[in-house]
Amino acid sequence: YALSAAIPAAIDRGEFFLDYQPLTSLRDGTVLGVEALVRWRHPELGILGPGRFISLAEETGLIVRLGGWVLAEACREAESWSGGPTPAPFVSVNLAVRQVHRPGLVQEVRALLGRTGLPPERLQLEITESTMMSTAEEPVQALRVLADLGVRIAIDDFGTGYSNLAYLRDLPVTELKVAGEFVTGLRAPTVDPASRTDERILASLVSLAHALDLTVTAEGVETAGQADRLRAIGCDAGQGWYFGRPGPADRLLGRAPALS
Ligand code: G
Ligand code: G
Ligand code: MN
Ligand code: NA
Repeated sequence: YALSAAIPAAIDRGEFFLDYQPLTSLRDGTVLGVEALVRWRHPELGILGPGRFISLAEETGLIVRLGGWVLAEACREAESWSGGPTPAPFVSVNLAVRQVHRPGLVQEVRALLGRTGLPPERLQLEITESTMMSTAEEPVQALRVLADLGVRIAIDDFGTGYSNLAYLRDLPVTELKVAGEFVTGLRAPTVDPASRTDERILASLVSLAHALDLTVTAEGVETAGQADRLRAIGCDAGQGWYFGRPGPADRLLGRAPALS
């Protein structure tokens, strides 16, 4: 909790930063989007990953403040990626349950898009299945308004959480991000039966997604073999160490850091 209580001052001191990990097309290898992953450059503890502070921030409610900073920083950085030879990737931002349930999300996002000039189509919001567990109408309404603006909505860690699929009917979802645990075991299908089951689950999720006009990104792709199997299944995009580790946007987009 001490760590959590230090978050607001750390935001003010500029100790947080974002790394980005590519979401790569399995068809042609282009970087379709990048996921923003928050890190804390802590003066005493060194660089802390989200595993060290996100759940604490969720418990204490400070995630609303931190998540607001992440959204603003992601929009600000992503706006600067346009103007290159290829279409600029969208930026995909994780939203905690509380961020989606709190009134004011729509206004916050609208204001950010206005202020930064980032086109709404270049922002993707990643929500988890647990965000949709409550029967509250407000989050659904907020996400509908955002989707109407053109913002992309992705379901993160799909297939590992709440399995009531009714929200897929009620929500304007753009993309399913399939949890890496189904990808980890993917091997040549003859090698082991568990791998065959993972592959069948993945294939079913891909056909569900495509039947609903959603795209599918598989997470946790670590090998060329896994990428090949996913392509064969019809998965649209992959994310994972095989395509690129999280890192600074400049490195990821193959650009020299801007002079400033
Ligand atoms: O970077 P790393 O692989 O350690 O990320 C671990 C998890 O932390 C990710 O799966 C993601 O869901 C979560 N995470 C990363 N950045 C953010 C963020 O800005 N907000 C929220 N709510 N979760 C994040
Ligand atoms: O939002 P989400 O929790 O899915 O964020 C992705 C998390 O998974 C990050 O913590 C990231 O560091 C981690 N990760 C990204 N690529 C890989 C990968 O290829 N393999 C494994 N094991 N973890 C990964
Ligand atoms: Mn995510
Ligand atoms: Na995920």
